[in-house]
Amino acid sequence: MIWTTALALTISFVSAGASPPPVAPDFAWWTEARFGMFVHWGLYSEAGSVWKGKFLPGWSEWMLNRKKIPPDEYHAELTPRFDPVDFDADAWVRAAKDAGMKYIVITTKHHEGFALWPSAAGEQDIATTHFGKPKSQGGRERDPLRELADACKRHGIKLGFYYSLLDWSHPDYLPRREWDTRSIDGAEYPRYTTYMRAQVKELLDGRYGEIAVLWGDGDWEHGAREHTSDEIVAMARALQPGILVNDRWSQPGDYATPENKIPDAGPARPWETCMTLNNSWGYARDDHEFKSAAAVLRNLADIVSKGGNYLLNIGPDGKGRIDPESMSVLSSIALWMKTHSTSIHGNGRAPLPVPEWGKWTMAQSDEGTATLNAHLFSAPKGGVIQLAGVMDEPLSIRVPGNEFAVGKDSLRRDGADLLVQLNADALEAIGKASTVDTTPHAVIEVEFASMPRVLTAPEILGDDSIFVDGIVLRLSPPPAGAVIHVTTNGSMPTLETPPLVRDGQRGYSVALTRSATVRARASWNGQLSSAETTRRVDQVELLPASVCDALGASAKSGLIAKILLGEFEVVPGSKDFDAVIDLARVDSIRIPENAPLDRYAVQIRGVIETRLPGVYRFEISSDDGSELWIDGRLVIDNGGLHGATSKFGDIALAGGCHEIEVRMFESVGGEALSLRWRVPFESDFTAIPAKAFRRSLGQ
Ligand code: H79
Repeated sequence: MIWTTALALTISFVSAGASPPPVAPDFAWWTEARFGMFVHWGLYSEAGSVWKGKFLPGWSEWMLNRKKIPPDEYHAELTPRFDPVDFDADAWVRAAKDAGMKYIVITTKHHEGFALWPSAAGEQDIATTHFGKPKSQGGRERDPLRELADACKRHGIKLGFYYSLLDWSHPDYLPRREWDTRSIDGAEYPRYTTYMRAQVKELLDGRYGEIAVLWGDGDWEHGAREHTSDEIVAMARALQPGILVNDRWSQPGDYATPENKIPDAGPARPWETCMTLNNSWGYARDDHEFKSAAAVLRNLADIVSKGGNYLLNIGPDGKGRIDPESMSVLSSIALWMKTHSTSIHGNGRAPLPVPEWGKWTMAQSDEGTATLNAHLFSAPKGGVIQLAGVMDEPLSIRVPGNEFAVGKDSLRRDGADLLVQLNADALEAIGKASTVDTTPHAVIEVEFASMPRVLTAPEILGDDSIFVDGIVLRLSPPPAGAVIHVTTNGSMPTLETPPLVRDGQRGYSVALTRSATVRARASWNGQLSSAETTRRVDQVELLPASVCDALGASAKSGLIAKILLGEFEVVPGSKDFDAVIDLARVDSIRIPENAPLDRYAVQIRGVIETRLPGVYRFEISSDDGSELWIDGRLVIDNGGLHGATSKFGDIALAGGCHEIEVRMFESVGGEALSLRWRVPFESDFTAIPAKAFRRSLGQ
């Protein structure tokens, strides 16, 4: 058993080594862009959310599902009608470009299953419409993707392809909707994935030139294995070096894609919020609830201030036209962009606290100058904009669009903070913009000769929260000329707290041998930073270990897995598995081979061997919920119904053997389970070697 696995591993390494290593995802243009256009266009655009004469509010691209329309009937009705004679790729691309959007992502195939390009892989594509049919068959022989790709190239706009893994129409896609009348006999999901790979290959094989993004969607009905996600993503990277792959291919991908929401704080990894302009992605005839340009631009500033991208959607109609309401929003955005794009493109997080009046974005130029951009959604209290802890003097203050003037004489200092005082005219102009939604917000650009030194609270590095004998906490160094004040007894650091002395080897650090609450602030020129940092660290005892029997180890290697069938919404308890008599052996924490696709729970139990005493940090990833227990203690609670989610937990372990138990459950859709650890004195997480696991202690 062990040998077969080892052999299989060797073979896969060899074959993987044969192809050249993939080019790293190219984020440079994407980070600079910050703003893109999402286009939802398909058969649903022709329907416009109207079925049998009745308008259905909500997402038009979901009409087949929401109206429970049999796919054959849906296609029979809409395929003959789809003839977008007014489609003008140049007009779309110009509208995007003028609005400051640097890339376009278009739905090449949505859940309805209709391919927007002539696809040799299947039967439901543009070549079955009059618009796409070859001229020899009396059609117009037009390919929207080709026209769009050409227009994007002409205008210097990057192009990305959205592709739905979910497909309500393909005969091999499973599960079928319950109102689908076609026979299910002979339907095979693997054949659907072959179709999917063939289509993605057509999209990326170069016929449409450079494709910058592959935007998957609808991955939740199956997991990565079933979708052959690894194969698809590897193919995409091989065909389009540097392509960005989103996180909806049943795997984490290159960036996160929150939908219709802006995260409170941007995640650490690259991310992009996609959002509708009205209440539907696809064209919806009677939906006139459009966001104002001002609202869109506030969203954009918010997203950029958190280091993300904004993919704003439009839904052209069945004739290929962008409706006048969307066009008018795009033109207002374009007007604002003419004078304000410098506060968006190439911008990101600023090292300043979130202000009460709006958002800060920041950009650095190639020449090294840096600009802090105040996006003023409302008038600041007392007309004062605070640049907390900014130690350098700005070169200039500019108000693009000249809504009002702000001279250098409006600058003052308050301790470590730099203040800009706005006059009455300025406040009136800002106030007007914030109450009239038709007027986008004002921006004040504060430019510096180089990255300004900012006196923020010192950062306490690392993620330690427990230690055994002692611990050294390192702190980020203060800007040149500033000092750090640290207390370890929970009291607020002041100027009287002696400055922390830098150690040649350790840098700035505090050594602790007892539980402590560490608080840190910085000061400059006798002025304390307004912000502070706190970290609680607790001294704990090592959990004693049992002696592992080295001789008996190989005979007892592996862990014991039990599977419990049923519908779960929380992680079941240990006792729930007592009645299960079927045992499987696994050599790591993962879903056993004999698990069904959906609706089950797994328990994996055994012993884990630790070589060194000290604090172990574990990371469990699962879809859906899971728990990690060591020596009867809950180390990580990653419970609940969710997609693939990682959680961390710390525990201090003596060297030797400890009881380990992982329980997880899978409701429906994607499934995943893995466990990694970080051993004492190491800084990286690693896979737990198979030899660390035993079924039981070998006495
Ligand atoms: O293409 C857009 C959506 O159609 C697609 N992603 C974006 C970019 C998407 N499909 N599904 N979802 C997002 C999440 C599922 C939403 C649902 Fe519903 C809630 C499905 C059923 C309930 C919305 C409301 C659709 C039907 C009713």
